[in-house]
Amino acid sequence: MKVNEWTQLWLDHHRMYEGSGVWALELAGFDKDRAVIKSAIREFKRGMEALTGEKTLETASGSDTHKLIISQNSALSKESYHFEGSADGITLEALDENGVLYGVFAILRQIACGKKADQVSEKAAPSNPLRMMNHWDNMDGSIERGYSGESFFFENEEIIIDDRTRDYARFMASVGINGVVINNVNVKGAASYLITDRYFDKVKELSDIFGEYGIRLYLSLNFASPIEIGDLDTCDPLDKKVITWWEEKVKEVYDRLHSFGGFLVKADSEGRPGPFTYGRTQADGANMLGDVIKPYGGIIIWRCFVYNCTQDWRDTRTDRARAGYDYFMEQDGTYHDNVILQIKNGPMDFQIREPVSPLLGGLKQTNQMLEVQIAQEYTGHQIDLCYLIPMYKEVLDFHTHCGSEKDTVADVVSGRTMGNELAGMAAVINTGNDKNWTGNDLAAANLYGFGRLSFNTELTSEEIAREWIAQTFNLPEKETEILCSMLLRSREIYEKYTSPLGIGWMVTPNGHYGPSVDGYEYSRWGTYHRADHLGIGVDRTDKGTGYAQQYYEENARMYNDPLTCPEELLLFFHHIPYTWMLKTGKTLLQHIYDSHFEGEEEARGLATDWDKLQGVIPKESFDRVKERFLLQLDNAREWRDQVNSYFYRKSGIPDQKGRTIY
Ligand code: GCV
Repeated sequence: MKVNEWTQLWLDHHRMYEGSGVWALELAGFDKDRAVIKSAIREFKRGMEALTGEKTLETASGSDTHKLIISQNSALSKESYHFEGSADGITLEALDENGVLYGVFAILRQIACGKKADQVSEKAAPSNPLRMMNHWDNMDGSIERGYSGESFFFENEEIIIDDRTRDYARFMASVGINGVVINNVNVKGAASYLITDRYFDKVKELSDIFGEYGIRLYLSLNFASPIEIGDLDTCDPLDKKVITWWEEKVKEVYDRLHSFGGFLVKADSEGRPGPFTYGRTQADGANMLGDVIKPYGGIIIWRCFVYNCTQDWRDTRTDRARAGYDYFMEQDGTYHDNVILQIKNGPMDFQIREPVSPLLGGLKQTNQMLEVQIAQEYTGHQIDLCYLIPMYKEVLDFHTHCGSEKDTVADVVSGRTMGNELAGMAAVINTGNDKNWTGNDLAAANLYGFGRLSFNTELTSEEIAREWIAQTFNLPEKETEILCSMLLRSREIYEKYTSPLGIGWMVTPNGHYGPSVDGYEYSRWGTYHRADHLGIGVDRTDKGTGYAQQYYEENARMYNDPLTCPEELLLFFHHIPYTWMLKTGKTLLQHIYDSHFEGEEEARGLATDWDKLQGVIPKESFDRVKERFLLQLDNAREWRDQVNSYFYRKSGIPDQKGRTIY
């Protein structure tokens, strides 16, 4: 692909005003020849010129010269920055190079959002030490759960490096991302060889480009590497031969990749190998790798997505939701200090509504980070509009009641609760090689939003939406309001026309787009809704699977009782009769009917709102999104009618409003 065959997303840099001066740079405490500083200067020049028409010159001294003075301030914390604009220019202070880069991007952001250079000002420090993107890119170029084309990292088992690679790194750095895992957690075939000579040169090149933007490269690891790419017949983490094999391998990796971040590991999950095969614990596996990588300053990110995926649907005692906690809590306190557990936001799998995983904050002496999914696997495949930031905010704001004053998920994963430094947030990214990177142009709001939120968890969903709209489209006020409202409504709308009240699933198996109410009901995946002619929902109380008891007392009590359980999660925790009266005064069944009719209608409202933006959104973007809205309407209609018909046929209870149900 050639330059300019892809969009610049939120770094499009619209002309905001006509400046009349030039800029000169002054550096104190930072070396202008260092890669990250060079990137910062390059971005400043490029951004300022596009946004204001003002050039940055090597030497300038006339009366129209503004100065960008970048200086080191040892009183600031890691990766933080402080800048102030004035008639003379802008002063930018940071402790380290990443802080400078983030500061420059923040200056450009403020100008793109409407400030003049002399008005910019901000003091910011990242909420989370680790702010990571996880790619599920495969080396044949496909992307697991990718909805935006093919991988821009891999093709035909080779690594691609081109101008797009650099733009990707720029975008990530501009929202504060400092770690990227380039390959799928399901490590198979050629991907197992990423830690061998076959790929070192290219991985190094990629890592160097990332490094110029303050990003560390990480790799997903095949736990069975000693067998698959070595010549051992075991990968038992306590076996001496295995440990020696890893020691040599990791040395080789760091000999070639000096700034390598570490490994992300999916073990004992969905067919991936792991320590359980040898009767070992997850901690045995994670700690062995942690010890091996420690001398190099690397880390092991160990995923907690471990559950039985060959369950019998007849078995009502085994509960997939319990699995993460059951497997990982017992070893709390035994994970080594360079190991961090990566925990999905909910106990199941990225549904439109799930409770927060009880492992978050449940673990009291273990490094932990939050994993969310920007890729819309269960939330509309980047066809349906679903702005996910409100969901991430809910998760971050959740009080775990873990006993500390700092007890929200945001506190826990930032390291504030336990005072640990290895902490943060990761997201399964939604990018691909589509021209617009994210399939649906509006899905870029989720990509942007995750980065911004991981850097500053205090930002609101609306602030993030407005920033993204301003930088991407620079719309007039009325149109900004329309688009902002569309984004903010979209998650709830998607929820309304899909599965009700936290029950989840009901999607077409495997692909996960569109309805299939019983699609996962009689399968092996542990994903059941248990609907019969009287009611629906999974009893996860103390009388059921006991999942609710995995939370601290206050939350356990709340979830255990259907009267105090938040209604949006009612069916996740309880089996409820269709005639059950909700707080709205509607029966459960009437709520299902109403929300599905409303959801479909509101989806049409989104599409109508989009039409109002014709002429102000660039035509290519407008058409791409419009096309997707047409598909979303079909999808919403299908969900509405299949879900409503399903429950009408099961219960025999008609809609009180007499609408058509099939
Ligand atoms: C990468 C879900 C997805 C899988 C994914 C898995 C995971 O089950 O459907 O595609 O595999 O989560 O998070 O590991």
